[in-house]
Amino acid sequence: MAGAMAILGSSILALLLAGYLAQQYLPPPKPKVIGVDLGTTYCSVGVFQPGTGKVEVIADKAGRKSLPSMVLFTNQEVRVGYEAQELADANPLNTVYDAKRFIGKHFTPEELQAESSRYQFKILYNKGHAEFSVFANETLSVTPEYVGSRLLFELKKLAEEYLGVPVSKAVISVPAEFDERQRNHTVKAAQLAGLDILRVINEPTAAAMAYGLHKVDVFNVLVVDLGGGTLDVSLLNKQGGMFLTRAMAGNNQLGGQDFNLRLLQFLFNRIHQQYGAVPTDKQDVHHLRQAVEAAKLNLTLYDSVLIRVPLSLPGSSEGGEEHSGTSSKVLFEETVTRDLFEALNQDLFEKILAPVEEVLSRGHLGRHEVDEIVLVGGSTRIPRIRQVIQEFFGKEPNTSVDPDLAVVIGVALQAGIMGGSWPLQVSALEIPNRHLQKVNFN
Ligand SMILES: *[C@@H]1O[C@H](CO)[C@@H](O)[C@H](O)[C@H]1NC(C)=O
Ligand SMILES: *[C@@H]1O[C@H](CO)[C@@H](O)[C@H](O)[C@H]1NC(C)=O
Ligand SMILES: *[C@@H]1O[C@H](CO)[C@@H](O)[C@H](O)[C@H]1NC(C)=O
Ligand SMILES: CC(=O)N[C@H]1CO[C@H](CO)[C@@H](O)[C@@H]1O
Repeated sequence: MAGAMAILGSSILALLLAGYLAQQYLPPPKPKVIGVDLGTTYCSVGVFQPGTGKVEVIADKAGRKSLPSMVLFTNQEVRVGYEAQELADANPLNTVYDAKRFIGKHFTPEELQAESSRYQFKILYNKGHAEFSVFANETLSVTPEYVGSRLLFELKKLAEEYLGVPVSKAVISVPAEFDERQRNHTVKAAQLAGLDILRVINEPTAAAMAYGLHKVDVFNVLVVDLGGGTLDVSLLNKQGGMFLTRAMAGNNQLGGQDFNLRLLQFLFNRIHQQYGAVPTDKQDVHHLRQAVEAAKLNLTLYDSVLIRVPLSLPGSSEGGEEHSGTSSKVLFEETVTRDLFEALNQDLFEKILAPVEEVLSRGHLGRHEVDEIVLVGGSTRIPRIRQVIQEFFGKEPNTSVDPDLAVVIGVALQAGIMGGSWPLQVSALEIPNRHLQKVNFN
């Protein structure tokens, strides 16, 4: 009897051992849930890799880890992302971008009219919501959630190609200020794309997670998100391992575009001083804008940059070699230093502090009581902006994660948790706060 037990015992042991070895040597399971960041200007998808415990932000064939949130509609086809961006100049009326600013949002006809003036595509009013009229046939239009669904479908395809399996579940991020309707419409966009949304998380929470702040001992986390056109500041509290958004403030009219505009105005003045005329040709202005964007990026790494743009200026002869009618061709060259770029924008950079002070005051918190500061959004790469924030808090902000990818990385971590491939026994990392209002400084 004892012998039989021993044999039974050892066979159970063998089974257990086999199971253990299989666990050790089988390839790790494929991620089941993807994390998507449907941003206003760019969107990305990531997966949590159970094997390495790291997030992979999925790149397209050209190695790009995000795609422009742009969709081009013609009567024959729909183009998404970079393909839409490339064709946008030729089809400005049929290329929709910024759809996230309209998704699930309630407008009065007057509010929508004011919004419309910022865009070349036509915006229609439909029972308090926006729709985009993108076809020659005026009776046909698309909703913001349909535009979102085309972007999400593209991200889903990207993930499926990378993983080699079909994907149907996702976690998605939204701005902390999104109300229930905006959240619902975002979920609907995902459903239209064939994605079942397991959880919606706030972008600042996702960014904090990208820095692993859900795993370390911190209480007050301040997230500054400065993108192309908007600033969002959120104060998070961590309670029992979960984040609660305590206060929000921002500026809907502050971002990279404004910094570019200051430099562009400076260049126009220089051109006028040198040649007595300013560029009027649309292509010239487009090239100057591109040069300004490139210079801004360059000045995050280098102390000075040479801007060089060929222009055809009306009516002038100075510096020109070739005359054709009333315009002359010149090669405009200007060296721009980082100091100059900062001086041109110093007042704008300091505007960042108004919403920061507001969330601290709403959270009844002194600036030295903030445990970690997280920077998100491409514009937080600007060294002077980091410095303004660092000087205010007397502490270095957290900047080691790519500010354009911090949100998608955090969402993918939450997706990993939802997919069960997480070592910790937790399912949620956020406590919803439904009664919070964002304060705007414009
Ligand atoms: C526009 O589309 C609607 C719905 O598909 C159709 O009934 C109508 O005939 C079209 N109008 C024109 C001018 O093509
Ligand atoms: C959002 O969706 C939930 C669940 O489907 C529903 O109960 C709720 O009424 C919706 N809210 C709004 C404002 O649409
Ligand atoms: C940016 O800087 C690098 C290094 O100095 C240089 O090679 C590149 O041409 C610069 N780009 C622009 C747009 O000036
Ligand atoms: C510079 C800085 O503040 N770094 C912090 C970023 O966040 C991690 C938590 O994951 C801290 O440990 C670092 O000190």
